[in-house]
Amino acid sequence: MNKRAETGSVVETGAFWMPFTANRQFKKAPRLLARAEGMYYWTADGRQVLDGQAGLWCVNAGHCRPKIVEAVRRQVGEMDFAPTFNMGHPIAFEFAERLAGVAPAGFSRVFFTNSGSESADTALKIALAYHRARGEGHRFRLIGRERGYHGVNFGGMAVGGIPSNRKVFGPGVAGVDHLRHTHGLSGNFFSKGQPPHGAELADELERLCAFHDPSTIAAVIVEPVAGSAGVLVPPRGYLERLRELCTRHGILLIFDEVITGFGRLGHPFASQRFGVMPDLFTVAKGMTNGTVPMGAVFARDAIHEAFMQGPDGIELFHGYTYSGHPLGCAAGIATLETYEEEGLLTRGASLEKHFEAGLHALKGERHVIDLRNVGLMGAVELEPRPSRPGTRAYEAFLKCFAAGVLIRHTGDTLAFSPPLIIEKAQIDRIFDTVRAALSAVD
Ligand code: PXG
Repeated sequence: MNKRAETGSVVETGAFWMPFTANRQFKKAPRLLARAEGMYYWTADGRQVLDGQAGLWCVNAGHCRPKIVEAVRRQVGEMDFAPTFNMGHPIAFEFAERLAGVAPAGFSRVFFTNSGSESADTALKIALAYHRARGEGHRFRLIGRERGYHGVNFGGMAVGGIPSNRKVFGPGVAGVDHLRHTHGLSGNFFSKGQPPHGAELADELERLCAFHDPSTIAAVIVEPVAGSAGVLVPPRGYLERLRELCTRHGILLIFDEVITGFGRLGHPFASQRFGVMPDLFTVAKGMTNGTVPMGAVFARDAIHEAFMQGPDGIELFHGYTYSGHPLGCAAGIATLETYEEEGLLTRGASLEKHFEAGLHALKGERHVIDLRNVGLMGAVELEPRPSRPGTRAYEAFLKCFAAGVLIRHTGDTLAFSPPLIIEKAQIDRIFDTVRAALSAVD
């Protein structure tokens, strides 16, 4: 690293317009990460920081894993880029095949993207085009959910339900509606795993069907567990009910597994954890262990088959320059091998009770109004300060970072999703650090 970067003086120029960041605030007191290995980051000034957030919900196997690093190194020297429009390269076919091998049965088709946002928009477009291919072009509506996050592109933003992510960006996509979110039912606070109340909130879909006419609805998209909005775990029976209603009305169910995919819930995918299968699902993040940006959409075989029925020619007019990028595929294959060799796609299950106990031991600490968890995802919701929402969680985040633990904060919720290689003592350290931070925040 060069000297300017090391000292942080490079930040002062401010040329980097940072995403989802209070730029002016950040640049006054930058937090710079310079190196990573396993469960840890090192800051530019050499401090070790335990990663309680898998980077940004993506580094599921831990940082700089040798097999993944080596695979990318090898690939970049062998073939840096190759097109996938009317051309191909074996590694993209191989990665798709391997992904299909870890997906639930019946999902043997994989469309490559470069991010979770692109995956969401791709899945929505596949849903619309699928109905049209079957002569049901009248199905154009897309249903999301309040507090949902499906990235920042226009489709994902439209079906997403976090008000601040939408409000300054105009009218967006036509024909979109939203289910109510499932958070905040009084009997659900401090639930361990799936909360008991709220399955009936899925009946909202029935209401929207009655209102819009179900034959106009193409797809419903939800995160099996909402991540960005603060780890909202689906009430028992909720996803089952949503599945039932979608099937009854011929609506495609899309699961956004960008966070929940690749072992986060102690199963390879959330659909397996909850025993509810979607028609399409999206992934990104853990797909390459965060090493190279990449995403994908998995489609049920019957959906793919519907596209393969028409006249010869391009079946889906969609794709990205970097769909199936060789570096992403190399990273992804090595990632899957690492997951497999170390049992990481199911390791979360063996740590879940320890993680849950550590999290719920924060009950009764200052400011804590809710605790939620499933798999290796957890959240501590804090009482907002009157008229200054978000500031309390932000300060707790800063205190944790100063104490050498990286966590996420969203609104007044602290979120945790450590790499799946985490050890029990490191789980304890995260929650002990949070406890100390909460006692130091007013
Ligand atoms: N869907 C879901 C469910 C996500 O969580 C995206 C789509 C978009 O992915 P890309 O790769 O386009 O960013 C995401 C991303 C947070 C946080 O702090 C969450 C995400 C990204 C950045 C921050 O909660 N999720």
